[in-house]
Amino acid sequence: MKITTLKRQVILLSLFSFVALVSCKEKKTETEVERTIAKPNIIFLYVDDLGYADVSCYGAKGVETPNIDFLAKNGIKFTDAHSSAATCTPSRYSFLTGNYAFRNKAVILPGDAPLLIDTATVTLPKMLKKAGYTTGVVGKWHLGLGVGQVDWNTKISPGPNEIGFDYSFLLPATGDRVPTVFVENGYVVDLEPEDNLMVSYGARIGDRPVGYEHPELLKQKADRQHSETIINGVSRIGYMAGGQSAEWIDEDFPYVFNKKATDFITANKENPFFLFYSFHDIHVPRIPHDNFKGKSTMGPRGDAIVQVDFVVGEIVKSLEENGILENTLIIFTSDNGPVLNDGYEDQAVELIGEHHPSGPFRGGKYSIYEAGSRVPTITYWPGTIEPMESNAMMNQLDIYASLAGHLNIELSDDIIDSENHWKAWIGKSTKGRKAMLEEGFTLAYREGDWKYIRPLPEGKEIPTWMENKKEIESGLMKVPQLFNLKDDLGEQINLAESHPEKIEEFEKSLKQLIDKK
Ligand code: NG6
Ligand code: CA
Repeated sequence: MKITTLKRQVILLSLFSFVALVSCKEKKTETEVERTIAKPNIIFLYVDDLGYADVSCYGAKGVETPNIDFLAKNGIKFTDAHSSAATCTPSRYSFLTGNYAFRNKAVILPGDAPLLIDTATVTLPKMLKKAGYTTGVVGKWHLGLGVGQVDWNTKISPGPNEIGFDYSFLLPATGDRVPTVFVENGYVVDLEPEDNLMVSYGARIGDRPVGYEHPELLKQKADRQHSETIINGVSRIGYMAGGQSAEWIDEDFPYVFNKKATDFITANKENPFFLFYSFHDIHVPRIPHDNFKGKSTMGPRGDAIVQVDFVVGEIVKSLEENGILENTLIIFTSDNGPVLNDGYEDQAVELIGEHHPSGPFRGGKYSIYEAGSRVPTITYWPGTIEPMESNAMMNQLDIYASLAGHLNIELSDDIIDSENHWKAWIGKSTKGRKAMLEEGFTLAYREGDWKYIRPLPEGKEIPTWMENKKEIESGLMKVPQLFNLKDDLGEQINLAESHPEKIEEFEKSLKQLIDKK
């Protein structure tokens, strides 16, 4: 059929407008692109030492966690999500830098360690700032402060504010380490000018009593390691002199941190913000506030879980009151697996009853077995995330690249390990990682259901304090271990001898991963 001139004109015209439309689409300015990306507030609720099954929605007994269960019921409950390591400092390092901790030899730090993350490093909060976020951290830090031999009486720098946080209110290391003071934006809170604060992880300093001489002064008895300077009736690791004016009260942690966190939320409700809420609970010493004492059947450890649940409820309430709940992505998880006796006599072992903190998994904190790093993990974003359970293999290390991907921020070449799994985090995909590394005192390699554990490296010994604690299953052995989690979630049957080819294959893959640049 002959095409009439008119028809031809119409065709040409529509072709032209189609091309114009496409090129106009291509020419969308950056701000227009930005406007189309949802920029939820992000709250990372990071509990300390909370085991896979330490909350009701993951099977806890002897304690109830309605506020955490609410997030799980209305969000995504992950069943194979991991911290990058089985201890605190390494996991936090990975979360903030997007790289495995072994790359920086990150280990549990003493309370006077220098800042572990170089100020030139690209970090998660720096990346989020590029995307227009205001960033804050409240709670346990444990990534070091200053450059060595910190003077606690003047501005302490560098710290979180020098690696991307606009605001910081910290418990500098752990509750069981000195100094027992809060640090806000680089300054010890409430420290009076004449009250010189000093810290020592070597020789004894100060005139406060110590636990190994005065156990009668203690709220909870402790092992020798945790029996140095007594503050607030609790003996700690390390010695502290002066600083009375600034001492914290352990019982008040949830209220102090909640006030700082909710103030931060309220002050930033008009703009996108990232809040890293880092719990002291349920790390030792477990000294819950009176309001939570006896609220579980498991003594202080269980009561500390109830306290965590209270905090979660308060944060959600604050978001609701500020009218921003719908526009906030909450990620709830833990920095490593569970431990019962970690140095203080708080009856965690005696009162455990029917409760299994690790759920079906083997090991716990410090362990290379699954429970070392497989932790309860929930994402909640009402209106965007549909409730579901996901068995995707996830790692906290990937939060960095996932958020960067979503926010359209280019990933620096320095990020070696973090992968973009945004779709899985928000439930638009059920696929997570294909493979990953797990870090304990040795390394393990996961690929699908297979798990290979490297033997303890030549010349490396199990730390004696760990070896003395028989209940800690470090998983460290002189021979390789191989498990298939599909039929053996509890890592009981070592298949290494019957599958030498798998050992060879996985050792090679692990090495490749380590050598990645
Ligand atoms: C260990 C402590 C332990 C705990 C841990 C850090 C001893 C014997 N044990 O060295 O009590 O503080 O460090 O835990 O000192 S973490 O969750 O911050 O990694
Ligand atoms: Ca921890």
